[in-house]
Amino acid sequence: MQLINRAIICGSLLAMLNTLTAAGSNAVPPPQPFGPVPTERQLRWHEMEFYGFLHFTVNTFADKEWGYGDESEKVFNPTDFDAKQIVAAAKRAGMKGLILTAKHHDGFCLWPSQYTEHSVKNSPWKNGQGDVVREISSACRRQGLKFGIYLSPWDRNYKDYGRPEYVTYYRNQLRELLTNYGDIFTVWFDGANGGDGFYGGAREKRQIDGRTYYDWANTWQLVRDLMPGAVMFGDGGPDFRWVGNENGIAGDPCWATLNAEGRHPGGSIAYLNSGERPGTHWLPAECDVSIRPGWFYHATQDAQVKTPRQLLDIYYQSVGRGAGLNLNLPPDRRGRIHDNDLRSLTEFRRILDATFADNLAKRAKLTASNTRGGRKQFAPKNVLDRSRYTYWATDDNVTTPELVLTLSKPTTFNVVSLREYLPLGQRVEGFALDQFKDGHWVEFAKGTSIGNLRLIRVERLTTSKVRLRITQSPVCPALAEIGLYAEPGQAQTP
Ligand code: FUL
Repeated sequence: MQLINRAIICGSLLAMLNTLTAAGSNAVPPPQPFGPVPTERQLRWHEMEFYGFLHFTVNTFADKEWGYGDESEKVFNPTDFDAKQIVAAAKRAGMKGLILTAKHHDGFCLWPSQYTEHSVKNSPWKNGQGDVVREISSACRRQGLKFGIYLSPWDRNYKDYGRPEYVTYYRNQLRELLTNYGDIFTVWFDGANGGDGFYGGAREKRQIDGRTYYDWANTWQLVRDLMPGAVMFGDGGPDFRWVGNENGIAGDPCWATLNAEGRHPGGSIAYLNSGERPGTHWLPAECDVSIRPGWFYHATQDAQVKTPRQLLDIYYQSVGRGAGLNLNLPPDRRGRIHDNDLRSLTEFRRILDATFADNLAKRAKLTASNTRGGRKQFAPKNVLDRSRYTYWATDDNVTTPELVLTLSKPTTFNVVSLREYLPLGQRVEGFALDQFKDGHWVEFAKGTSIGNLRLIRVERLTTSKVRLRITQSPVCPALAEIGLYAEPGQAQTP
């Protein structure tokens, strides 16, 4: 009897021990996601951060921004088209991809579409044998950039625009582009819609209902079927949203989430700049802006190329607020990127590289007020390993923790970078940064949204200790990166 009892007791002790050990190894699950979270394809897009537009068509030769649709195919005749030069310019600027206006509002197609005569096949360029989409997409692939397309829904050339037949035409063209040119990382659906145009000679005004006319749900499905990895741009999604202006400036805050119900390309711009919290969908913002005043090349704007400093300000207010930056480079009448644009891009890149080459905090000692379950997997050192997919997290009930970075020597910097671990959603709603000065902590910056990236640019300061305080968060934070940087000309040690 005793033996049996002992066996039973031993057995249950063992079971208890087993449960404890099992609980031990699994005791600390990762935090639960908060709110909407990004899809895989959105995560790939977030990783890009900076890419470009190429606006190029008959407008380049007719000196227009919006062609009416009656421009002769004969005007499209670049004298020295060089896809390699164009893509190399983007690559040197640090862009990860290029989006080409395969068709702008004027309806002229940069590829020999079988559904229209209004294309490169009737232009003198390469005796009608040319294909700009082919050349740019191949050059992108060769130089390691992703390739995307802009196919304007509004078409001022096509006779049936405004009728159901046009939607079939539009989808046929989309199908051509998505099946003949290799991998496409994005399809960019702009919101300009309806109005007057050539329309096959009718020369009239045609109004459409932007909500219903294009039957967006089925057009988006076509893209999903043919190119499942592609992200789609539209004013309100479906994968990333317009930031609500064409100056390249995201809001502060700029949440990656939005209430997406009832939105469509060309619809309301309410909250596109700031996003909505917590929002029904993960719909991060893209800042689109041209390096020149116009989207297309005009010789009269050669002296109005944005300066490296202007481009940097845009970068900090777009990428640095968690958005994507889509910077337009308009090829000129030769079919190349103009020297003035190249010069500005080169200097812009030089400054960015010099700034971000070295994380001055990389050898800092990190002390967190809390680490989730005391586990290595969630340890503060994850914020310095240069991976956006490892993170520091706290216990569920610790939503306003602190992290102190003790530097090995007094360090001078003027930029702080923060990044959240996006697969768990956008969590932090408020943070503050302190420097250790004259024996106590002094706040030098504070903010709200972090998301994919937050670059805080301040007056340069020198300190040997920095403290990050999460001041507001509905759940425990999950922070993937922190960095301290000095823009060139700013010494790293006093
Ligand atoms: C807008 C267009 O009307 C402009 O011409 C330009 O293409 C811009 C990027 O999108 O909707």
